[in-house]
Amino acid sequence: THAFGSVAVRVIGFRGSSATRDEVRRAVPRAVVDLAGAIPAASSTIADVRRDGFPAVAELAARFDRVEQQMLRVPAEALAEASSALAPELRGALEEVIERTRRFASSQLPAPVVVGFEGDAQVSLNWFPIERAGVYVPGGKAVYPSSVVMNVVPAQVAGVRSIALASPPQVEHGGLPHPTILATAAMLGIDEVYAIGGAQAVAALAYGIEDPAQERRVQPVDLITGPGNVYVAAAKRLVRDTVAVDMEAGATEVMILADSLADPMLIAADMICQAEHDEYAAAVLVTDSTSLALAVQTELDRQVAFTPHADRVRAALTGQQSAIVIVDDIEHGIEVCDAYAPEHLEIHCDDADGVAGHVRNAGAIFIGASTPVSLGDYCAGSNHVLPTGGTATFSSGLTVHTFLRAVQTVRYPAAALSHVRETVRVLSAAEDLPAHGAALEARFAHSRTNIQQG
Ligand code: HSO
Ligand code: ZN
Repeated sequence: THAFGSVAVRVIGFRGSSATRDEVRRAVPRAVVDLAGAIPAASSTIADVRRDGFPAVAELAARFDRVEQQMLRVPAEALAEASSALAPELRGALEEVIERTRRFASSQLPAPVVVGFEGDAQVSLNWFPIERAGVYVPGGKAVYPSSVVMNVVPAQVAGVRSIALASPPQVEHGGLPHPTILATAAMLGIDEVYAIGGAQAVAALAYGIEDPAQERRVQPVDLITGPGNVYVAAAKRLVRDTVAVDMEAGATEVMILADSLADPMLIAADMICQAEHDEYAAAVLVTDSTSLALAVQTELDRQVAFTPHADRVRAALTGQQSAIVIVDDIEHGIEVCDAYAPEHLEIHCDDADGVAGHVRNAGAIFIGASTPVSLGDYCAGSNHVLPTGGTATFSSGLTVHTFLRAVQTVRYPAAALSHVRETVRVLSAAEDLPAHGAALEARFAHSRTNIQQG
């Protein structure tokens, strides 16, 4: 491992061998988040909220957010006010984001499945939306209205009837969540918004809050989505006994697979774009060209000098989680990408479409130099909530499916039963569950069942 240039991105030679998942993930390790360390605090917060309800939430808001809370639910007037105060330019941009995200989401609704078996038996799969979803929106320095859209739109398209949003109360906004978040919620038709942050928000959404006052009450939800800090992530892990939660969002990542013809200026811009999120963000270039690697390094030095968030960009790019990986050829590079399983993969190769067709493990794939991740962050139509930390090998980004359940329905008329009578008998004997076999046999023995007519 060595580096060139002043923004010293690590350079790793990954030549000759085929890259196993373990080797790649050891060579380019993700930034470590101490989720386990946050479990005790999250756990006691959850216990407090479950035991005391509103007073526990208010106490935490006073301690962590310096807010004296009288209510949890954001009044309708505050939502309307935030909405009308939204800059027209931002409103227009958000409308575009909502429209494109909704259009792609609408195409994801799965069709029911019906399969027939002998004797007019029928087995089907029907999709139902979960009844109620809770979306967590972080407060803090980063205010991401785009993330409100990305979480809410697929839920709405899935047909979720009840959606609650929770976001931390902010002292500079009179104890309400950030006005841009409120305005975006209002644009999406969400009127149930709570000024609750952190692990206490997860607890409130998971278990509900009972209170004599309407505006201090929260009804429990069936699924919680949305990113958050380490306490939110820890809390989400702790409430899985009662609710479903979306993926655990780790630091954001981009991997860029590029050949010698790629444009170093664009690659550096996209690495900086990702690094802009925070100092734990990962930007990894995988290339078979040492001259491209050098040119990207030169571009990083040049561009980081005038990027507005240079401090955290530099920290992210020079952290152990970012690297330039030199491979033998693009095939070898595809292996490295699949092994790493990035949240975002950009392909800057001569035959970008062909190369993309061979990649399996990535949250989202961005094909060609004119398709940057920042497009996907905002308005490509795709969702920007994607699996991080290598979890793309077993999980997916947010889609309409996240908010659906599949219910299997089985109908075997009496005539269809005789086709499987023997199979059930054999299996129930083999598993020493004779009552299972007997239950089926009873259908043949009992005259009232009227086997003949079905
Ligand atoms: N790149 C982030 C999403 C985001 N970017 C929101 C800008 N705003 C994680 O995919
Ligand atoms: Zn981004």
